[in-house]
Amino acid sequence: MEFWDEKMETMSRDEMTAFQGERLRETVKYTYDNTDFYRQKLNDAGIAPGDIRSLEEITRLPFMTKSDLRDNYPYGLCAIPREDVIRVHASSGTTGKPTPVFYSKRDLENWGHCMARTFYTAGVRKTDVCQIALGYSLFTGAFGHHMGAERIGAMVIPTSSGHTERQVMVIRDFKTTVLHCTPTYAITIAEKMMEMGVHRSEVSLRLGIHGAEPMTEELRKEVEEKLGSVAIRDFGLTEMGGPGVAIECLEKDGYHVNEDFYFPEIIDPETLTPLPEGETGELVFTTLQKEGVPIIRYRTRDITHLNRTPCVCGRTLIRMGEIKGRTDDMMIIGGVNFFPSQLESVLLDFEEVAPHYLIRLSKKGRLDKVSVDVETTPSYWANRQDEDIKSLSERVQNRIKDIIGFTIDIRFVEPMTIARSEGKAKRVLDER
Ligand code: DLL
Repeated sequence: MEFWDEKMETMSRDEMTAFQGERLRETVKYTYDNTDFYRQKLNDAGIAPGDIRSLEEITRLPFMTKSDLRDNYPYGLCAIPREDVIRVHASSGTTGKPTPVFYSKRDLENWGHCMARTFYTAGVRKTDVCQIALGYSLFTGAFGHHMGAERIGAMVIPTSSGHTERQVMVIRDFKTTVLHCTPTYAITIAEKMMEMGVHRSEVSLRLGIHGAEPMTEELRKEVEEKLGSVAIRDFGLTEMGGPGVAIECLEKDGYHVNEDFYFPEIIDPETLTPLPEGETGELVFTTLQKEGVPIIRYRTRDITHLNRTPCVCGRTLIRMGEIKGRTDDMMIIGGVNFFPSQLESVLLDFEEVAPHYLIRLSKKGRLDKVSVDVETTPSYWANRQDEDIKSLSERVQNRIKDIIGFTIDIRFVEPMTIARSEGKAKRVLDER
């Protein structure tokens, strides 16, 4: 067994809890002393920083949401003097202003450490050639991955995202072994390889580290088959500093959370009460070692569960389940709640279906209507008869009805007509 940071990755539960408790105490005091926002928030909640003495007492602290970040744009949550900030990243934000995160020198060191630890967990080694096909920008993805691979001592190729033909050329010519990109961009790259006549046996890819958006097991299978490599999920969010929060090991049995830096909780998103271990709810994070923008009890909107049983890989770090969706992505059709990823799982289970789909939300009278445009594989499309499409639609519709519980209109469309992703795919089009 090999670890990047054996002590922290294999610590006993009691030791970890004590460590986290200590860090939490310091974080609460630090934020109180260094930001008006937290001082006000704790004062409003009637809590003095010294009241928080152990990890369990975290539940007394108020939550934070995206709007707290937005309302304090740009510097309001920054706990260090401007001249001690050495980097800024920001989440793109679908609407309005980005939410920035400021890094001190130590924050960048810790982030690099977390990134290296996660990649090492996924099997990246010094001998690897890592191609970073994530966008180098305010987005945290590329810079985080870049630092992690570099710290391991691998060879880093910063291709950024886009220019897909060039990505393929680089993969082939530089003998890339690890591809870092979103899962949907991995599919786009794989398709481009086929189009350029580059067979997966001609490339050296052995590992893909794919995050920033969901990758269902069915999509993972597609990525692995098309690229001939093992696909590992990694997870993070700008508010915590970016990727490096959690990653799967090669067992693919949950994400190992860097819980000595990012303390996770699961709450009921309606009542906001903490849920017992194993139950599914909204993921909440508290930073335990941040200087620039420390964050207490941030509601991520991501839906998952936690598991403290040690992994067979030897790590004792708490594990997080697959992200089922986001509370803000949940759709309610005919009284049934569902997430896009549930639909993806059903669709991609059909071998005739390609991993390209677009969920459309529209209005029919006063009712919300959902339909989905789906591509079939090019070979199926080329040889299809009208009856085939009709029967395929019925089979897919029935499976969706059985598994998710509602009827949805399915429209099979010509291959290559749904926009290809170079980063986070847009899976839902709201036409209401
Ligand atoms: O996406 C950071 C990142 C970059 C993670 C590269 C991994 C790799 P944001 O743009 O702030 O940060 O988006 C964060 O993306 O709250 C989740 O909803 C979603 N997300 C990130 N990783 C995963 C994943 C980056 N592995 C938001 N599975 C999060 C599902 C993910 N969703």
